[in-house]
Amino acid sequence: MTVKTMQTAEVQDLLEKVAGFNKEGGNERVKTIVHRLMHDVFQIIEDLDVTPDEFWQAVYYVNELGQNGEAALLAPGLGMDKYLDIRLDAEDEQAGLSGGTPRTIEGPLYVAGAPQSEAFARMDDGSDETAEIMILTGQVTDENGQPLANAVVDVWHADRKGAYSYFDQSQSEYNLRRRIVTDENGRYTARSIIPSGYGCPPEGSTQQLLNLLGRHGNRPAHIHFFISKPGFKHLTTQINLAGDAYTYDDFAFATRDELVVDANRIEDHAEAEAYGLNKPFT
Ligand code: MBD
Ligand code: FE
Repeated sequence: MTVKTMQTAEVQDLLEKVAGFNKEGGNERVKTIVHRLMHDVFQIIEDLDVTPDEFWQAVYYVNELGQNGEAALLAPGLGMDKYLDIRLDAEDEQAGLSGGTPRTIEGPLYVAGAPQSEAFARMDDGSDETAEIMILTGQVTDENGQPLANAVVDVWHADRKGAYSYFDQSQSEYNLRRRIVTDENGRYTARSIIPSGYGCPPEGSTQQLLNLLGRHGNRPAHIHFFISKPGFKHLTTQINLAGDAYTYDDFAFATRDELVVDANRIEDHAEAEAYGLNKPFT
């Protein structure tokens, strides 16, 4: 039995008062958004016959989500981050700014202020002695393929357990987080360790909702990048290591074909040395 109340004067009047339309002051943008938001919430309750019990369950869920610090983890799980990227891609296309390495989502695990060095960085603290060594190297160019010197490549990734320093207090400060300034040829190299994919905390609020959706909370092994240089568009992206079971089944919907890369095993020690295998910590 559906009761229709949305179009009544009483509900419309309530919405206007909720959003402060009858009051001076406040912020017009916030008023507009809150009015629309509560309109749509009321409409969902009406259309789907949401019961008071269901409604209060949702309220307590949001409370716990915040207590666990997982609001910014649920957002990508619900496709919000990807959706915002789709909009940015469309904006770029309209402005004629498409091309180059595609963007993908930042995720909730960036930490600003990582150690910065020129051309090369060792990213791992050496504590995981049996991890597989990863040499990560690339070149930053402009849209015409011209190398960009002095661009900042801000890189961060998980450890072999899929955990990120800072959020995982057992890791050293800024472990697996570095800023590398490109050399005169736009190149940068890092020595690090091969990361594992991330999984949402199994007992957390995000996974709890994903379970109700019949979904997992896993991401494939990936490496995050911010690329920046004054006068150029900031790039937020990631690469995915090919061959991961979740490469095309990412709970955060961030995989893009152009960003899936093969890791090549370097058997020749001299070649590894040339990439800085035995350079000191920076
Ligand atoms: C991550 O490591 C991540 O990159 C995203 C987008 C969401 C959760 C964890
Ligand atoms: Fe990540």
